[in-house]
Amino acid sequence: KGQIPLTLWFTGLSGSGKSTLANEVEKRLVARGFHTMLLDGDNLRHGLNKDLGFKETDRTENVRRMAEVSKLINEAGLISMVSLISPFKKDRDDAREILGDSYIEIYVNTPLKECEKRDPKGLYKKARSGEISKFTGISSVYEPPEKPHIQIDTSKYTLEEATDLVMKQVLEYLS
Ligand code: GGZ
Repeated sequence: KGQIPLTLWFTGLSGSGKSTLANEVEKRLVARGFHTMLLDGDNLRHGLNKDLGFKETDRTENVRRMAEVSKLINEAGLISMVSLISPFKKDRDDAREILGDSYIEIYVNTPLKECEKRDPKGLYKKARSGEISKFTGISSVYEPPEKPHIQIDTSKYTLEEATDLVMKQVLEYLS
């Protein structure tokens, strides 16, 4: 891969640890002198993507836009880090199509049970009671990646261990 700036695409359930992990990996990359930019689904939904909700076509558009923005970031020479549930295989395949060899899929495969136990924003509780509809893992599907470049179950490791494991593999793609 050598010089191609990568897109590190973190996919997984709400509460799986995507954003936390992406943030830690970013800190490590910056410490090594890499230039990075992080796109967080939840944050971007307040601005660029504020017209989008959670129905299927909106999620598809969300993923498409993030892939296109990520391409621009890569073209500017930066490593792009994307943290997005991106639940549909077809949409991730389209992102891979847009980004080509830069696309590195990192599946944060923390089990639903653990994500629901964490429930940092109380969204699973609301999804169970029906207060939130079409919630990923509860009332909307998550299609697991079949051949991710990297995968990590954050329930099995401390944050530091998980970051070490992901970094080790990311550095191989960067070398
Ligand atoms: C999934 C939802 C939903 C529904 C609100 N389904 O863990 P969070 O809270 O902070 O991040 C989740 C975020 C999901 O946005 P994405 O842009 O990553 O999703 S997708 O890739 O599917 O387009 C979650 C919150 O928004 N959230 N309602 N119904 N997550």
